[in-house]
Amino acid sequence: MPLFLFFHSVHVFLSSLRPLELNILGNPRPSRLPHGHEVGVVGHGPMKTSRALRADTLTSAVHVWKFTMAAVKPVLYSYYRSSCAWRVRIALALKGIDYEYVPVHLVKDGGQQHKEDYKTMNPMAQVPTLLIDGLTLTQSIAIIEYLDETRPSPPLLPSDPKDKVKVRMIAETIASGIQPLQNLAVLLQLDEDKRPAWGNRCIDTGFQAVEAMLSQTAEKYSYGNSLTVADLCLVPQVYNANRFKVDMSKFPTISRVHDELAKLEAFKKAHPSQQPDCPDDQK
Ligand SMILES: N[C@@H](CCC(=O)N[C@@H](CS)C(=O)NCC(=O)O)C(=O)O
Repeated sequence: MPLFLFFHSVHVFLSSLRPLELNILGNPRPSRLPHGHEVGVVGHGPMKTSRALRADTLTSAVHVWKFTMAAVKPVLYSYYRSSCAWRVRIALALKGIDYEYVPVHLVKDGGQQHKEDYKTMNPMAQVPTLLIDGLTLTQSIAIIEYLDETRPSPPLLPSDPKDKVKVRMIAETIASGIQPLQNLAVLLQLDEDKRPAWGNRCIDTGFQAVEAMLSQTAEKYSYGNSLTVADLCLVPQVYNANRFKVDMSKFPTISRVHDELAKLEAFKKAHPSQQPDCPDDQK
């Protein structure tokens, strides 16, 4: 049998199995992926979901490989400038976890996060959602802690409970005390002209607390000289601060740590400008 015919047969066989495999893994079947979403296979450039399920005989070998990997590869539902999805992207990059990127446009069509299909995975209608190890995970901090427990290198939380609680205090100040107040769903409750000042005030107030905390704990990074979940929260929040024109000169420790973190490869890879759904004018 010619080689391409062999690969094609294997591909057809695997394609027919794929819904079953995904189901066994507890992931949604392809038909339940939000329709028409772009699937950016990290490192392979963007491609259409529907196109991903087709193959021509000449490229069967590549497709067999991609389909096989897709069945086991984690899938991240993300939006390029979502600070919460960005935290998870940094964790995935630091831990060297390869994944498929599925953009969920938070604004287009009234917000794709509100589609019923998507809400079966994430009932809060938010990003991120991570499909991994047969689980459908939501809530960025819970996801990061799961990744840290199942893939401990490099650790993102210190082992000593007295250090760990301090790191969580910083992370929670951002994840629970700042970001939810300036989240899209909250901003949409305000008249459009009031939104910039509101976002600015929420972040400014929260950053006063974070600055006070970091002035006690930061060395190279937010907590000493090791990367922690606090750093994963800090960098995306500074991006939001800049969007809302917060005067960052008031926060020298945050700014110094941010600039240090921004030099790291994993943080660069996770940056909004590097995501497949980033508009060209923001790259
Ligand atoms: N606590 C959640 C918050 C997630 C969240 O607020 N995501 C934002 C983007 S950063 C979102 O999806 N917003 C959509 C909306 O407000 O409609 C987490 O950490 O994952």
